[in-house]
Amino acid sequence: MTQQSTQHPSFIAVLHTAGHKYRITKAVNGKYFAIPKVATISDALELPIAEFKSLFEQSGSEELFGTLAAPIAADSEIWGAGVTYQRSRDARKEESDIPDVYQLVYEADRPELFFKATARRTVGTNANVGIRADALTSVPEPEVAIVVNKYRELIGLTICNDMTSRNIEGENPLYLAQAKIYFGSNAVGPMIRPIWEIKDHSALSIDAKIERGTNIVWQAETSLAQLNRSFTDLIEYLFRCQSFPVGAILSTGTGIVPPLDISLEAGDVVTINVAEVGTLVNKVVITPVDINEKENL
Ligand code: DO4
Ligand code: MG
Repeated sequence: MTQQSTQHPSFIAVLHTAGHKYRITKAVNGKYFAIPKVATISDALELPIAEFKSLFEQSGSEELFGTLAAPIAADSEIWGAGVTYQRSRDARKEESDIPDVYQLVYEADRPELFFKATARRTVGTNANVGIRADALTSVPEPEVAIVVNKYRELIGLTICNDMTSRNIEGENPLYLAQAKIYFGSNAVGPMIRPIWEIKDHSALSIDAKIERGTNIVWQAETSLAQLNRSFTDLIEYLFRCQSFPVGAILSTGTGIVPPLDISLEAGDVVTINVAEVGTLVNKVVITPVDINEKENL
């Protein structure tokens, strides 16, 4: 029997194990433990938070082994929120031929929400993200993502890299889905920090960098204090007129955007760090126009 230590932070993690592709675990100090009665993130998000927390806290006797994967289940949905920071509003206005829509949505009650990805379209940390071969400029979007159960309760925080084909969205905001959803466009992870372990999430620092070989070609930082919407407000709008029987992950938007002369290139490494939540690292590869030409990004 393996015992966990109580002084280390704990995380909700997903492992690819021999028997299960999306096995939820409790991660403590580099070890992974089964959570009683809960096999996947979707099982967890079907429970009220108090029930899940109690099972999570009972975990620690059965150690599991496998490869760390994105903290999602086969049937998870990942959504995005946009223009939720002033920096994002300003960057869109700068890059867009139609800037007014960004100003309007920044000021409106209703946030911009968009469908981003399924499990098949999501990678975890240390996996490759893609830039569209038909895009002229591409950027990472370093974002805090909230994990919400079917009862609209906030379970935890993770990190999302909402990869974006900048010039495609810039040409026409109606191209948003093509700029945001393509093979390799979404990374989430490395794990989920349970919300009950974070004393105050309102001002967590977020920093990111792009490394090209031995050079850092871009780095910036912000804080959740700059987020222009509350998590409660974003969740309330996300759940309007629709249900999420296995919960959802909602990426809350980017507060740091590279200047116009920076675009991702193949081989770049994107690192996003959120205090108390973790570090998401992804290498950039080209997503070919005919994806069948290349099986594994
Ligand atoms: O308006 C386009 C998307 C914006 C976005 O993804 C963000 O602000 O993070
Ligand atoms: Mg974004």
